Amino acid sequence: MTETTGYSRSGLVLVKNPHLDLMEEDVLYHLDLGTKTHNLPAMFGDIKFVCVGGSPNRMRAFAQFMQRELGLAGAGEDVADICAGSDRYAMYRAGPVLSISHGMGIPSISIMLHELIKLLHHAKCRDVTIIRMGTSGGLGIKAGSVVITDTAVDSSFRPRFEQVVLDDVVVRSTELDKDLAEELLACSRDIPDFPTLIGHTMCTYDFYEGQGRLDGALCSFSSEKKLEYLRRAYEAGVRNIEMESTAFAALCGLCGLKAAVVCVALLDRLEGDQIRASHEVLWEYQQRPQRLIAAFIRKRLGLTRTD
Ligand code: R2B
Ligand code: URA
Repeated sequence: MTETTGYSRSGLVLVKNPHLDLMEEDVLYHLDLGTKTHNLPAMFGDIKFVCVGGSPNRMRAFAQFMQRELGLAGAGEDVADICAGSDRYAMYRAGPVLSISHGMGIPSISIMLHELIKLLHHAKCRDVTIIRMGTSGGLGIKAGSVVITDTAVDSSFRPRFEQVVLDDVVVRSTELDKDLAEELLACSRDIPDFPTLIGHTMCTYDFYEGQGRLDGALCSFSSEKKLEYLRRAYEAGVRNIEMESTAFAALCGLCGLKAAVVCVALLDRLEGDQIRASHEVLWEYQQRPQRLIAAFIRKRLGLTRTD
């Protein structure tokens, strides 16, 4: 089976599942939303930006930050969790921006994305840009640097995502939107407080052995072997390591969504494995992708600093 990526001329999300049209109702179980129980076009039809990230608290803080950045009524007040009936994911909105948590790892983000993409389809959203914001381990870059992903790669540095479908392995492309990455990089030039760069992001199935760490409960390789692997990753163009980007790029690409990944590096993995920065420092690092994405959304909406 060949699977094609590409954007639809109408700007609508492309779900590629003939069974969906035959269903009387679509229950988005993990989001606690559904086509019969909710008026999805009324609730979400005007969404233009979807921002996803691992932690529910971070995504609530991002929605509150966007309320202030967009000068929306109610800024400074609490925001309601649209998925409050499910404790799997949290979802908030700030004007045309939807902010959703995806948990850690490929299985968790995949489930959320299937339901989110169907939600955007049922709601008839048009011209949606989706951005994953997150944390990562840097490779040969200073802690606190922000990496905008050009291509997500697997543990062998290949731009591909393998999805098991029945008893087959389907290989999917992990290219991201190059123009969107450049647009985000251009926005970073107005935020001189931290370095931002474009590079490959390696996506793994595990934080410890899968990312070549020596400090897990299990480790069967030497420090030399670890460094040799991480240096090869650097030579292949990898600048950071995280746990969702290949699945995110593959699913969004196939469904016609313009997608980007923006992650801050919490440490340089060539220098160590443990994350030792203080809570204050880590909190400030996590603001960095948010600040960049807020600047991008403001620019897209034609807002200037005095708005
Ligand atoms: C980055 O941070 C998490 C692991 O600590 C994981 O979700 C990721 O991609
Ligand atoms: N997230 C990861 O997946 N790896 C790191 O090293 C840091 C954050």
